[in-house]
Amino acid sequence: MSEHKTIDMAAIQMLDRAKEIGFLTTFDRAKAQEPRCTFGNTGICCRICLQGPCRILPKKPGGNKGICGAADYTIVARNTVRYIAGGAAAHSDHGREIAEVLLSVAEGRVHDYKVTDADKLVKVAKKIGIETEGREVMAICKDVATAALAEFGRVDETKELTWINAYTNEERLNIWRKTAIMPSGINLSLAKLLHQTHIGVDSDPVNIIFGGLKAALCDIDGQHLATDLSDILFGTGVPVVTEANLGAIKEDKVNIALHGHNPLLSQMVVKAAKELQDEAKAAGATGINLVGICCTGNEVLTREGVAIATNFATQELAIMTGAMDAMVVDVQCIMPTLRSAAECFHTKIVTTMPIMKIPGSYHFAFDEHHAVDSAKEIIRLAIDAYKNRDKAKVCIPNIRNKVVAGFTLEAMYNIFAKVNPENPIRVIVDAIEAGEIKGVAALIGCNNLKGTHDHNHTTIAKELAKNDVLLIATGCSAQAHALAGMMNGDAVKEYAGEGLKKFYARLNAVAGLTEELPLMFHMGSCVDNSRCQDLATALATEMGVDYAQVPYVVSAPEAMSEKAVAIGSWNVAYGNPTHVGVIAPTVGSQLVNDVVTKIAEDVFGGFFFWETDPVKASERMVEILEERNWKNAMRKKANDAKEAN
Ligand code: NFS
Ligand code: SF4
Repeated sequence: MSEHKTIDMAAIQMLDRAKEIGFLTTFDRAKAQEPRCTFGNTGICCRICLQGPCRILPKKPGGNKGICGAADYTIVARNTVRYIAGGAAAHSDHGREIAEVLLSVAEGRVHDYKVTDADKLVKVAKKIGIETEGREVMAICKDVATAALAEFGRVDETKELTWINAYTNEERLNIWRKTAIMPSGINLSLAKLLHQTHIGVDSDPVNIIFGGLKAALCDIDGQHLATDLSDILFGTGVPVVTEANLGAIKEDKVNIALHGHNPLLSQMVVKAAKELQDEAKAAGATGINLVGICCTGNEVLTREGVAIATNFATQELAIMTGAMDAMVVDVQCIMPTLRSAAECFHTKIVTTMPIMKIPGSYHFAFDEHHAVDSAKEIIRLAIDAYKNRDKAKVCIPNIRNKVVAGFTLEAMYNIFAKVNPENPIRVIVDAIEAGEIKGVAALIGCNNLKGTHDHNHTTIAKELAKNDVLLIATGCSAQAHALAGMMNGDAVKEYAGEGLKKFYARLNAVAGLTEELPLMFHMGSCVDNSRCQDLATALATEMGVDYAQVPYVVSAPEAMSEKAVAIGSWNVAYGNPTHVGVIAPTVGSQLVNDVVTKIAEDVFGGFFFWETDPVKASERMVEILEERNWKNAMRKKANDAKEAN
């Protein structure tokens, strides 16, 4: 066992390298934070006003409340929902930026972007109730973009968010209406939540949590429209074959990493890279090589087949190879230390969004009118940097694994349609009803160095696959599996149980792909968790059951970001059992912890559970799936008996 807290062999090599050159990585910084403060760790530290920080000190007279009188449950609930607000703001703002560009396209104000997938445009338009018959593409496009932008500023509380209203089954919407968590406008709900959690406003933990769930529904709304509009602009992904891990960085090429979340500029870099290959050659390289990190990586992987370099926790290590010429970052999950890592080498760090700068790096502010020009400038900067690359410092781990990815829901349906052309989703339902697979698990979320990098992700995937659970994945979790060589057909042979193998064999026989299907369907970035939920919705509809009865579970084995908290929360509101592989900072209040892990199930059918041991977590998920299947079978029996009478 290595001294380093990662299971990734390439990362281990690069951590040794970092040590040699004296660069302290996030792994060192995580160690430096130990031991953690128990107050913060359990959520009972409040810093909401300037009298704080207040900590809950139950044994001290007067210490069992904050100075203002806030009890542990109020403090824990407020802290939790403020995470959700941060996450929902990030996801929805990402969606809003895409919507702004789509509107510019519709109005003919930009030339670098266009409608790439007109079928998806029409599909989305129909779904959200926009007239499409006999209309020009650009007229439909304008209405869709306008509808998306209207999600943000709506203040009429008698109206509902368009996207979740359109993509969610009616009974579920009714549960949300009854519990008063159905949002009208994204900005309104997020502002309201910050208001609600200001000092001296809401002290009722349940009311605070419901406010949080409303914000979480804004998160899925923003994600869904981000996914839809990105597909319209850049195309809906189809299966691609590529590779993952640091070995995807090429010694003889100009290497550029695309890192962050928003595909607006990175898509243009992909486009410009194709045009500037000759300039790279003139500089002595054999061409330009793009690699992805985090969700921007997932976006360009899904649509363009760009290789994955690494995921969140190991982003600094891509620079340690000494062969990274530029790293282009947009927003979210970008470590500020990338700049100091780059200083050890010739690497240029390029920031691209007005709200995300790193002192000392290059800034090319994204501008939809000159996106391709900026992308070209960035690539030229990388080519220049390449000329200064110190060959003696290059050390690329020789590790790269085959990846089969690009499974948008549309791509999955195309494959299922080869088995059942009339009703593709039936393919999964039949396999569940036949007992061939136990259900579906969505493996999602980040890395969290409270544990060992990628250990929980990969262990849970193996355990669930062994138990015949069909896997879908997004975000850094999907990347963990790809880095570990589990996102290909060989992994099915190695890890899948007999039932899952049979299911795959049937699909492989007809799929008509050049490669066998992988152990998990990579559905995209974290905003593409909307695709996962669409799959769950389709399953509920096809099985004729409520969401809370579908054999579907969600796991964020190494959750870290505020966005992950928001995603987990809307999953619970949808009725999905949601595993989190770190202990959540709700445990400081028994009451709040019980609400999110137990009472939530009574109200929504979904609930959270915390389990840091990946084997135990998997066992629990399998049990949940089996229980849901058993109940469905019993219900069916009872119904059949009733009909026979
Ligand atoms: Ni999701 Fe994707 Fe990764 Fe976590 Fe960050 S990149 S948006 S937040 S760390 S999975
Ligand atoms: Fe302390 Fe109350 Fe201020 Fe929080 S809001 S820091 S509990 S006084």
